[in-house]
Amino acid sequence: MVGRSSLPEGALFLGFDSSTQSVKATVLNNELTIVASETVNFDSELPHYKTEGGVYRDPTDDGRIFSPTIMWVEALELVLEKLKPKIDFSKVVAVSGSGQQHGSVYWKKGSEAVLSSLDPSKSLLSQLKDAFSTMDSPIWMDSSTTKQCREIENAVGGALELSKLTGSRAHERYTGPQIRKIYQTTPDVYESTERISLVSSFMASILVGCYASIDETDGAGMNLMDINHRIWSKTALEATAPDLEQKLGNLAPAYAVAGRISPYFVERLQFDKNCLVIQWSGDNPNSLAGLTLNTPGDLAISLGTSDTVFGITAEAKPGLEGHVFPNPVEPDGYMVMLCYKNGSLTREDVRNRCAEKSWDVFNNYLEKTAPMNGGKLGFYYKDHEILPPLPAGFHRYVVENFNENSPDNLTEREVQEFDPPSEVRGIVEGQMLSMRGHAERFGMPNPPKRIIATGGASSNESILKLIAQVFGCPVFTVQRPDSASLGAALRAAHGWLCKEEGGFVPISCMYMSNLEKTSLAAKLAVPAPGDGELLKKYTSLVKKRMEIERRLVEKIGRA
Ligand code: XUL
Repeated sequence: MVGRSSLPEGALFLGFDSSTQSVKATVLNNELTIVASETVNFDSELPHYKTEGGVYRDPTDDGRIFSPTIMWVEALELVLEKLKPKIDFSKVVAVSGSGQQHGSVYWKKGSEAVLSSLDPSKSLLSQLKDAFSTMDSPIWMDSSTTKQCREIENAVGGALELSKLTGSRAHERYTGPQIRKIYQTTPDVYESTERISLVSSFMASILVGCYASIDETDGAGMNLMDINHRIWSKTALEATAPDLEQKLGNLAPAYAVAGRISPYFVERLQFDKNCLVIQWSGDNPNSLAGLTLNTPGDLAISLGTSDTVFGITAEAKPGLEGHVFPNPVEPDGYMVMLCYKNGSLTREDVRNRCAEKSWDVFNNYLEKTAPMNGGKLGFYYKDHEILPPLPAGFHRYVVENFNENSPDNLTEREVQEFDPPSEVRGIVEGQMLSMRGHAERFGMPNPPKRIIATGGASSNESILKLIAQVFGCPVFTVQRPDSASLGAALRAAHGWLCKEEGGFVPISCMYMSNLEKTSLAAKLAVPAPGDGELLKKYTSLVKKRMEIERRLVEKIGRA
């Protein structure tokens, strides 16, 4: 067993999360305790971009959702300014970060030269505003590339083949289909692009002052990387766009050093010139690291702008369902994940329509309605959903015959609306039933040994109780719901340690035997419910829900 490795006394580790609605920063000390954090919200603190929820929706192109690339640059500058009075940047020995997965940035020819000669007396915003071949970054919420997805799948021999090759079948939000759409619809933009970054490698590039590699974990969210060999797949590249490999640059493991922090930040904010920038990665992979997920029976549920369910596995066995990414803190391991687009914004929509715009009223409704919701099953898609691939719209059913012996005898009838308390339970219960159904189908542990909940809504005890009921297992939470920036700070420390030790060391070396004393510790929020009968009923309801969902997809789903 590897002994516990200590981090240098007084050292700080800085982690960012460049997400859909904000940029967050979390600072850990050498004992892995949070010493500072900051957030910049795009809509409220950078109102001149006029984003809603951090994004723009294109009224002329159904499902096209994007963000202004330069807003992320301004937010990075602002979050650093806000952090300045709170910490001494010269003590930061390593920085890393999370990016919303799949989003992409298009650097114009000649921009690396701009990046490497930034003038510390001027803002990043003023110097990088002309560095892009398009000002719009397609993001993970986009669903406008169904055509490109099918083209790529067909070119490599089908959806399953692409999944076996890259870890996922083609998904509209994945970067490969996004790049293909840009190549097809705006060839001049594609032609004038020198480098394509993910949000993660984009932010890392700014910090190191040259193009940073894409890390292998986030790289798996592109439909372009060979998941088994962790190199660009020639077959997938050819199916996507010409001359793509040179625009992507190299891949690197998540624990690798991207470079030293650029002189710009040394002069402007007094960072130490030896401060390391560790490869940034995706927000979900970094959450996995921040939640210290290391047992195959554990499942994490992140309830944020997107809802995700993830766990770890030793082998990559991709199929048509879900996604497989390399584990960012285990060089031979993998993480498996499901992703839903209708997360917090859709819960908020129901709260606003049915619960007087108040979380207290919403929670009160959750508490006063019975488990199973009297058979009321809801499907709520405010935006085109990812899982299942259904268009925006709401579908409500009442399932009957619960007292029959066989779950196969359940029948349902469609209804137009539910009363407000049932609508509230309907959305949360529906989301959890879907997560359980798809997680089981994807081969994730059933029932899980435990669930660790994170993301904004994980501070809602009524929601946590419902998760425990539907999954039939205990639910744990972490001290802070922003596990993506915490995980990034932890990975900064891990990358620093790997560099120091001259090669990969297990991440648990840093918190072995004293996890409870760090800011990473998870605590029991809801014990496993003892009611076996209820779990059986939920098992029948999950089956019914999956059957209704399949029919909806056949009828109105994206092909
Ligand atoms: C994951 C996904 C989302 C984004 C949110 O595949 O698309 O969870 O990472 O930032």
